[in-house]
Amino acid sequence: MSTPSITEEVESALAENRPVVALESTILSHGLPPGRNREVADRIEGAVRAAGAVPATIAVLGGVPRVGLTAAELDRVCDPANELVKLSRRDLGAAFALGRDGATTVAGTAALAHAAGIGVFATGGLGGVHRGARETWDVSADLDVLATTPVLVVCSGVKSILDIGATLELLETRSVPVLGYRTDRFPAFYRRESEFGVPWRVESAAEAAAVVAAHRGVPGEAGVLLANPVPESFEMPADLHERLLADGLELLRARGVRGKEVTPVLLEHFHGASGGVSLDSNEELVVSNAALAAGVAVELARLEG
Ligand code: PSU
Ligand code: MN
Repeated sequence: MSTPSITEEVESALAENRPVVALESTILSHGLPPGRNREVADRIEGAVRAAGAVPATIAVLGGVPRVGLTAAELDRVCDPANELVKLSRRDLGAAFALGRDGATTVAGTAALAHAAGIGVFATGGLGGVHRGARETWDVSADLDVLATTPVLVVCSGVKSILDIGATLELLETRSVPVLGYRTDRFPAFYRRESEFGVPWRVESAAEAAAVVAAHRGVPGEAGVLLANPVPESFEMPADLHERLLADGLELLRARGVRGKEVTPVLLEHFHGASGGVSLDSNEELVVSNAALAAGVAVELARLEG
């Protein structure tokens, strides 16, 4: 693989075993509207720094995998005029060879983070098994990559637009440990709880770090999922959530949306149809996940140091 180009700040933090948190770029380019995405990018990085770690936002620019972005590079990722391609792990080789600009999904980011030696990664929602997957076979590569890449992914669960039960079953099959952060329920992104439980609960960043460290000693290549519910005051009201969900599913069916377009189309629909409520939830949960990921990275560096 092309060797990732790592910023000096991230490189020296890694060399000195200081905490680093990888951040994905698809939520910026494909998950949030222009303008707002750039503000959120700064807030996420700020949350990582405030908790004592170095942020490393990951993208592919001019065909080069980049780990850690400058302000100007974040501008480039967030500007829709640049039409960044959504890059899952399978797309990386093509983007490198063809010299493209692209934003990495959870799958793409986890692969590049691991290649760069970063073990902790924060995002908003994980991709998963879509409803109707029995017919469409639409299962996010995020699950496969998490099953084969030893990184910790901190997220707020998966959207209830997905088949949450099937997603959890697949994570179990692929031996990915799922930890609830101060919760017994797997979170559903905009909502703090789904109807599904988590196999393990942790009460602190230190406990999560201890699990990650111990998991590294277990045979296999699987990562770890730490599920952190959206902050209480930014949880979407249940009735609005029900309505968005039903309309979103109908919209996909009516337009015949498929493949990598499904998630971005849904997100755009939610943001438009909720009058901004979904945006606020989305922003706050990502910031909260970034802070928690940094907390775990700090504890891991202590354990390993
Ligand atoms: N879920 C969200 N917000 C997002 C995504 C997922 O709530 O922005 C993005 C992430 O980048 C994730 C990707 O990795 O969508 C999954 O896309 P797909 O379902 O096409 O694999
Ligand atoms: Mn898909």
